[in-house]
Amino acid sequence: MSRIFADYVEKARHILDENWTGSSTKPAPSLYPHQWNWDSGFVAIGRSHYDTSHAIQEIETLFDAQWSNGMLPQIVFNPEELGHYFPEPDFWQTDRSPHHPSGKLTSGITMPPVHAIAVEKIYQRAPRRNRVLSFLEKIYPKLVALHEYLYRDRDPHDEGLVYVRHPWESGIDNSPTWDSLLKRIVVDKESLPPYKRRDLEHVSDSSMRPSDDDYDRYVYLIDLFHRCDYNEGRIREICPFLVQDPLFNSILCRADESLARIAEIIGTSPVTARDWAQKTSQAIQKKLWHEKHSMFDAYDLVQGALIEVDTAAGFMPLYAGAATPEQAEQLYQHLNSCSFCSLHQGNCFTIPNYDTQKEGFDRSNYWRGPVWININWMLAQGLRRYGYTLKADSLQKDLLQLPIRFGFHEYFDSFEGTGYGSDNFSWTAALFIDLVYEFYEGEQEKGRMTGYVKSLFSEDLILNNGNDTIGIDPDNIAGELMRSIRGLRNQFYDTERGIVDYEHLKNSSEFRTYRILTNGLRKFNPSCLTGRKEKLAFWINLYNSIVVDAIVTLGIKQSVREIPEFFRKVRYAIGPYLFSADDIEHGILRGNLRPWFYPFKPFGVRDPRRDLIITPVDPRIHFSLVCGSRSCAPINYYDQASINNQLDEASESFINSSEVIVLPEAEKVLISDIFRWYSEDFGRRRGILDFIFDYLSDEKDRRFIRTHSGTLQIEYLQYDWNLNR
Ligand code: 2M8
Repeated sequence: MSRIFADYVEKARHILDENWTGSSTKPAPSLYPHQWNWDSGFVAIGRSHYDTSHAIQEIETLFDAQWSNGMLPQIVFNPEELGHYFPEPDFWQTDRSPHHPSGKLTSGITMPPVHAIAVEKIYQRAPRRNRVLSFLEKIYPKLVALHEYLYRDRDPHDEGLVYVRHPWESGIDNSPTWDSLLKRIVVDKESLPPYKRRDLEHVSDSSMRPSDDDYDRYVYLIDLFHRCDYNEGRIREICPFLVQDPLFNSILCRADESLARIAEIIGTSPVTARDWAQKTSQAIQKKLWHEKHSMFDAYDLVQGALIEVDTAAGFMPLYAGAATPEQAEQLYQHLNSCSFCSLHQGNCFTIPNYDTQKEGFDRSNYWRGPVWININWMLAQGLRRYGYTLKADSLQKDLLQLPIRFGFHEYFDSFEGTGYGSDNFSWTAALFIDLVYEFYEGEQEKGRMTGYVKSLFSEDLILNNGNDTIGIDPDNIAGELMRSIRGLRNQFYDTERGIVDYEHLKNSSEFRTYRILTNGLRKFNPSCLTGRKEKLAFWINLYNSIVVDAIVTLGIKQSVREIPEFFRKVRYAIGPYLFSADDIEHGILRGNLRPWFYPFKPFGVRDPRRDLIITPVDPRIHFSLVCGSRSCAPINYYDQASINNQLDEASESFINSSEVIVLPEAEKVLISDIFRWYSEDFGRRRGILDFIFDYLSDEKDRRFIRTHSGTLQIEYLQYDWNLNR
């Protein structure tokens, strides 16, 4: 793990420890002094990586305050901390409900149900899973009761969509989505119960919090719940705020999936949870999709209409897998528009909570524009789920950068990154930990190989030794092969997302043709390639396709690391010689330079393949060679006529992805291991920094590199060998 990440994980853990009350974690040291519902879920996810027992206790403490009807309260009050927050138990008067838990002080509303997701993660990451089984068995019925409550009490028309009845239930309190609904509520100040806001005592700037008008309406709704004695049927009849929100329902749907898997682990039936997930997913897809906006919107049950306000909540169906591929593509386009920061838009840190082009957008006001870590954390997973790997990567890069550069704040300025709200905010710390651990632990896991695969690969594997050469024109093998590779690219490579559809490629006629053509390589004389551009294009394309060919032929599931010495052992016979992927890369394309992991040059002094090497080395090749992994460049087909521009594009895309993180405050740049391995090709430190400077699009970052090139520290990011599937 890079030192800087290790240091910040340490800081994040310290924040969680400081916010620990003895039985749970408060969201922030003073602004939120009690236990919050979804905050605890996120905290447990962070802790699950290194402290199973506290993660379990976090969830258990919360569920100890579950209502008898299954509702999990938004706040569980700490009796020792009363007097610093509004509204507290005296204001909620939850004892009016027969369902309130005796001996516990809680609010009378709920929040997005992330808990089954957290519980599943606790189990998955526990060092001794069997020890966590009894927790799973104990918590499972409580999770079921929560989901049952939501589907029973909050989904009156049995649609698969549940409603929230207070902006605080959504978690995105003063989101612009609620404006029109709250405006409908005419507040008579005289009849409103008197109250005093406490939140403003803890923040430096009240314009970064909800307005007083908002608070009047929050209080109006609580008063309405009192009048109904928290009876859901009665509330539903008169409540002016009943909304089916895409964020809440997507989290529920994603949590249903976890619940089903937990059921399987403890040996009970997953069917109900699966049915819930399917029903909610379908309902989100159909009812909450706004065709004209190409976005998911909340549905106002009182007016019977979609609320035409696009916020980050509208992307959350990606997290639940509830969007169709077509909807996902439209969401992706929307994410990459200036409304929500285009892919490499300078100075924009991940997704702001509201469309930056809309009048009410406010970069520093709470849920009206700033960047929130939890929302982006879910979004990154959603994007990955649909294969938008590059976008997910760049989002995660920003998520890692924000706390390192600006502190573990509650929310962040969408353009400058400045931290706002409370510092030492628990879910920012917890989800930062999750991001770092997910990446590095996943890495270790994938590095392990099974004995079966090891034995499979004790010998070299020549991929093109088939007999079928029917229809091959021996004089034009290179041309035909390149055409075939271009066909594979058009059909199965997603150059935008940087992924390969291995499943469909495998059984396609195009791939069969490609493999037959590779048999023809045995009769091909590579010395007949003329000109640097033709050679570069041929060998880059061949390298990329031998890797794809090997992944498919060997049935690699997770990572090329399943096969020891993959790049040295997979080979094509070309003319009288054998070429491994390494021979092509280090021998030919790098001008016979020693690979970083090996003591010798690929071609010895008398090796005739030396005649084929291409010099001088163009370092841009490193962003065109696809090694079948997530950290390498997105796959493409290289055309000799435009190879120069293509190599520039590949370099630009890589330099502006999550593989290069500039941290001016820490006087550091974190860069891909590729630069360490091939430092020589770039011209060592000076050359690397010049190269990055040339392709970086963020002006501030460029300026920093220019002015600090002599002093800044370079750290290397560990390579992600997960398959670019
Ligand atoms: C914020 O909400 C509370 C009310 O629940 C508040 O403003 O007092 C929101 O950001 C919410 O999502 C979060 O759970 C809570 C505690 O962090 O603070």
